Amino acid sequence: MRVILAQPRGFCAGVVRAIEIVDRALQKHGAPVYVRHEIVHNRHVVENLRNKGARFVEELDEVPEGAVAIFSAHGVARTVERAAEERDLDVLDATCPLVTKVHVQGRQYVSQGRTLILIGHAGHPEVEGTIGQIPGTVLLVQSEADVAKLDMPLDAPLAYVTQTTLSVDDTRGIIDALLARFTDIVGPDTRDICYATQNRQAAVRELSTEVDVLLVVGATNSSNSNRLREIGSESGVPSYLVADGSEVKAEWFEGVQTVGLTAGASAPEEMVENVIDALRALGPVDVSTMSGREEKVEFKLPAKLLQPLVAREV
Ligand code: 0CJ
Ligand code: F3S
Repeated sequence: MRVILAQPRGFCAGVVRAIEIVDRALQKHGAPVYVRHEIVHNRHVVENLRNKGARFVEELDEVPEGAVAIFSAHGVARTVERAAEERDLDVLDATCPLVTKVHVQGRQYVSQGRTLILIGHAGHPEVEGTIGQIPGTVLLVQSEADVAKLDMPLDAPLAYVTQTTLSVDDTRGIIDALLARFTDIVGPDTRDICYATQNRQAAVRELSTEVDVLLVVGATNSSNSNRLREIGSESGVPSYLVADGSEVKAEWFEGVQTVGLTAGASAPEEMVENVIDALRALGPVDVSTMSGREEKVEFKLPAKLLQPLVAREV
């Protein structure tokens, strides 16, 4: 079988930064440090950090007063920030700067007197965080059908922002429906969908034209990874989301000559290697990488973690 690796794939700058924040916090403060929610949606990443002394919790009331607490890459609501202050926690915020940018933008629209619409998936932690960062009511829209159901005057001053990991194509449809229905609405078009999501989706769309099967390495709760699998399916290619090689099934490859392989923004490259090993167990494979966009984005760490460790001894 030929295996073609998508380019780009895997870790984005926000994920690299979030993992580095946990690593550096462990070096600086020693174990345990507490992380609210999975730092990124990947069990292998979480296990690795847990083995180094990170403790993962869903809510801050599970964190002892005064302890080090890290917010996940997906961001948190203001109520969570306030709860951290009340418990006197030493907070390190691993929210992706591109999620924070959406929070800031949403607040700006509201301060201009507009009612904010958030395009995103109900229950996702980024959506809960963004809704909770905006004062007042935020209307959640998940589909074009939801646009028709919005109970607002057609000339009401409105604005929209989006979750960062959505399908570019689906989001375009929802934005077009909003623009068609409401007369005074502003927003960033699809630019809130982050560079990493856009680039991985474009690569998969291209790869899907040349492969018989698509494998996406990622977790079932990872929004951006699910969107990659959907793009493969929508292109007519049988597409599977796998956490690692153990989930690869021989029956997917009967009569298959070319396999496309990509990874969500939270999936480690070791798991891509692990999937290739699982394919090798089925027969000889020839691995190549598609030519694709190079990414050079890097995000700064929080200032607190850039101070040299020796400073405490001076
Ligand atoms: O929401 C984000 C800032 C993306 C974080 C990296 O990906 P992942 O899989 O943890 O999160 P999504 O479920 O949002 O894709
Ligand atoms: Fe940030 Fe996008 Fe990654 S929002 S964490 S760069 S998937």
